Amino acid sequence: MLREELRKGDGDREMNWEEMRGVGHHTPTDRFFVHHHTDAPVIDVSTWTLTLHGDGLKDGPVTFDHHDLKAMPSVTMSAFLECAGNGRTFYTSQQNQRVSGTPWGLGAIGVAEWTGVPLRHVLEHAGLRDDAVDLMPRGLDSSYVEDGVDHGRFRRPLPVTKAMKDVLVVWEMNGAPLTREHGFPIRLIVPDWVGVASIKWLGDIEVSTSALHSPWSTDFYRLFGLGYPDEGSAPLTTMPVKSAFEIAPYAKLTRDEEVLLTGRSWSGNGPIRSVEVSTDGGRSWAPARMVGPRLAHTWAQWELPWCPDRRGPAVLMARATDELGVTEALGSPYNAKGYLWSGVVRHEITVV
Ligand SMILES: Nc1nc2c(c(=O)[nH]1)N[C@H]1C(S)=C(S)[C@@H](COP(=O)(O)O)O[C@H]1N2
Ligand SMILES: [Mo]
Repeated sequence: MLREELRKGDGDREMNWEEMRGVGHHTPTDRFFVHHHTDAPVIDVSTWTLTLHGDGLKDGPVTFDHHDLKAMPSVTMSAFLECAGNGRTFYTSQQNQRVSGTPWGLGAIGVAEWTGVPLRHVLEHAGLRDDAVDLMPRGLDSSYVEDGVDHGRFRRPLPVTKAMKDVLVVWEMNGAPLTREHGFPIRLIVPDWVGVASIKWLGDIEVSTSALHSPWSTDFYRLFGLGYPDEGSAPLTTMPVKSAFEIAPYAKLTRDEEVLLTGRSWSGNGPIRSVEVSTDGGRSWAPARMVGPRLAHTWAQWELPWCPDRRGPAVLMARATDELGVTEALGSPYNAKGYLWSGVVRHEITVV
């Protein structure tokens, strides 16, 4: 995969993996990937409000301003945010399959320290009914128009069960107010789930006692293609296990000189249990040394010293196993929109 081949939307930006080497646990905000379907809106926080409405509330609509939210008990958590299409280009480069969507390498992910109030508190303040099942958080960005079809403002149903578990209503990223491109003044962070669930520029949330739908849960962010029903799979939720090296593709390494291979692995299923690395294109595997803690919702860092002993092209591979015992497979099952890449990536380098 060559960076020049990527053709992304104007606002789209990938995290550069080789720049993460030695950087610490979190992705600096100015290197975090950026993705949205519209233009990032400019929002005046002094007039901004969040309104909860719908038949899932006991006493009608409730509106919060920025001060109301910040007065609630806040928490800070490290969590990865990853686009459902992260790794999409490998369907083509490794499996020779045609898929549609933003051509991401492995950089449509980042880990930040997020500060905000649990959505659970906001829902309880607003008077959540016991029989509420779905929420529809909606962004304040303008309507998404694709091929002449107006899909309305960005919104995606979120089950109340997930909302009550670990979703945050966030105003700070890495200790500073959210930047405009990451959702200022307020966004959701939905840990472990496809990035599309983490609505930026949050403006309102419908709370409903019946199931809700939007194009982002019916037309997009499902698995389509051979083996799936016409309407697609169920709406996507948890991100699968993945690994990445902190080294440039086609990097040049020197024969008989030891290098420390470093990388990170993560999974929406829970903490990473172990990581194995191959330096010979998958013929043999060695356990990587885990560096630092292995926690849920965030990536685990690892390293392995390697002394290349032969000149020429070589293929590095890393495969992680998560808490559920799921290990990255050699390939990823095809789906037409190229979501949820879950295969081991062949990372080509050259020994000189
Ligand atoms: N309002 C709004 N929220 C949005 C989007 C959007 O287009 N509009 N894009 C989603 C998608 S597809 C992703 S992957 C993440 C990206 O978040 P980031 O740009 O902060 O990395 O935001 C999500 N939230
Ligand atoms: Mo995304």
